[in-house]
Amino acid sequence: MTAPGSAASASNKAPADAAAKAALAWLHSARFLTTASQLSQLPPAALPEIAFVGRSNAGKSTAINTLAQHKRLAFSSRTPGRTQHINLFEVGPRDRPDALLADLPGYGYAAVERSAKLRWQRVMADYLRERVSLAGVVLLADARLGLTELDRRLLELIAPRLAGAAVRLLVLLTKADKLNRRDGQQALREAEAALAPYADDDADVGVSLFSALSRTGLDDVARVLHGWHAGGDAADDAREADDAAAAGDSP
Ligand SMILES: Nc1nc2c(ncn2[C@@H]2O[C@H](COP(=O)(O)OP(=O)(O)OP(=O)(O)O)[C@@H](O)[C@H]2O)c(=O)[nH]1
Ligand SMILES: [Mg+2]
Repeated sequence: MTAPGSAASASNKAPADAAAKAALAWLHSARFLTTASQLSQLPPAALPEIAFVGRSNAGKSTAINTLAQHKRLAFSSRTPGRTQHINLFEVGPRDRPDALLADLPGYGYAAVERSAKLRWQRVMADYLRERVSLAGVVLLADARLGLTELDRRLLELIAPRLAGAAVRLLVLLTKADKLNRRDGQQALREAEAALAPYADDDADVGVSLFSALSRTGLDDVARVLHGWHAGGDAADDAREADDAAAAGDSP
C-alpha cells in the first residue's frame, strides 16, 4: 500500500500476517444484503459503508469476490455495464454486522443508453456526496489505463469529503497481472501523482496495485478496509495483532 508520494509498493509475496488474516476472515463473512436502484431504497445509514466505484469493467465485482473469497458474491461479467444497481453486502458477525460493502455500477460504458447513463450518474453523484455512512471509497481503475478523465471527475466529486479523512480513499490499479513489474511501478507512480492534490488536509488516500488473478495487493487491501470499518479502532486492533504476532515470532 502506498500513500501518494511514497515509493514503497504492495506485494503479494509477503506471508499473510495476523492483521491480514483477521481482515480476510472479516471480509469472508460478507453476504448479500439488498439491492437498490435509487437512494431511497438504501437501508438506513447505520453502518460504515465502503463503496467500490470505477469505470465499467474495471474489476469492481471481481475485487469484491476476491476480497470476500467467494466465487460469485458480486456478479462479475465480461459484458460491461452488467451491474446496474447498488448491491450491498453485509460484513461482520451475522447477528451484529459492522460494515457494508457497496458494489456500484460502473461508468463510462459507451453502449449504455444515454438516458440510463445520465440517471445513473446522478444517483452515483448523490450517493457519494450525501450518504452519511460512507466511510471509504475504493476507486478501481485498470492498471493499463490508469486514472481516466471520468475517474478524475469522480475524484473531484468526492474531494470535499476526503478532508480530515471523513471519507477515506483507496485507489486500486486492477488487473496488475497484465503488466510487468516495471510497467506496474510506472502505473503506481502516475496514480500517486494524480492523487497528490487529494492527499492534503489530513486526508487518508492510498493507492495499490491489485490483481484478482495473482492476488497482488490482496492482504494489504484487506487490512486497509478492515481498518476503515471502525474508524481508528480496527486499525489499532490490527496493529496490536501485528505487534502480538511480531512479539510471538521473536526468540
Ligand atoms: N486478468 C484479470 N482480469 C480481471 C481481473 N479482475 C477482473 N478481471 C476481468 O475483468 C472483467 C470485468 O470484471 P468485473 O469485476 O465484472 O468488472 P466491474 O468493474 O464490476 O464491471 P461493471 O459491473 O460492468 O461495472 C471480467 O472479465 C473479469 O474476469 C484481474 O485482476 N485480472
Ligand atoms: Mg460489476
